[in-house]
Amino acid sequence: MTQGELRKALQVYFIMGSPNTEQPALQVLEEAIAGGITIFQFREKGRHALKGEAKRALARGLQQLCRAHGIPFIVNDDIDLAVALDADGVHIGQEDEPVDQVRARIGNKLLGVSVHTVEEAKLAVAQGADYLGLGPVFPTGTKEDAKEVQGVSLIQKLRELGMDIPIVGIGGIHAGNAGEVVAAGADGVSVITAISQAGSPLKAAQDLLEAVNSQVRKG
Ligand code: 3NM
Repeated sequence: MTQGELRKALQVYFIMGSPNTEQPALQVLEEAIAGGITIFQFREKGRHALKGEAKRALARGLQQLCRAHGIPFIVNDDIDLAVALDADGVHIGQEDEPVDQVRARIGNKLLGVSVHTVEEAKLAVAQGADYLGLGPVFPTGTKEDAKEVQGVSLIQKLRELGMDIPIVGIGGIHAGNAGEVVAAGADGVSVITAISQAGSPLKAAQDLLEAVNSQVRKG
């Protein structure tokens, strides 16, 4: 994937695991894909998260759906699972293995890294990240150990510093505030709740794509 293709793939980045929805996860993902999500991350975390074979089975089902629709399938944290499934990429945080070690394990799969400061961003880029996740942009109830809300300030700061790596904002983002995140310099938005808890995941994904695209055209 070229960097231009990656930027486009990051526009509406849907993240979900079974704890994030009361609906069957496969059904939610199918609707989200129909609505226009551009990339998907399997993030099986939190209370009641599946483990072992149940986790792997869900991952395989979600991956098949992504494959059938040409949507990149990314695995959060679990590098062994990503390698075993031959996922399209992995996403890691600051608590996980160092970026360069993960890069060595996954070869040329996509590698996303969550960062919260300029220093973390520079290190992640130097060690081989393909894109950065910056957050929480807005208050989120989804991640219990989320850092302080930082609005779009870090996104703007990295762009001011001339860093052109693909960036997605994360945390409390929905169609009503997604445009602001892209206007600040992000290539796209990552969301859990805005799609996984929506009455219509399809409509939620459509609205997010429209909000992101309207800013991309302006920019
Ligand atoms: N990472 P929602 S915030 C998974 O700040 C995650 O790095 C964050 O969920 C970070 O879209 C977050 O429901 C939760 O707010 C995003």
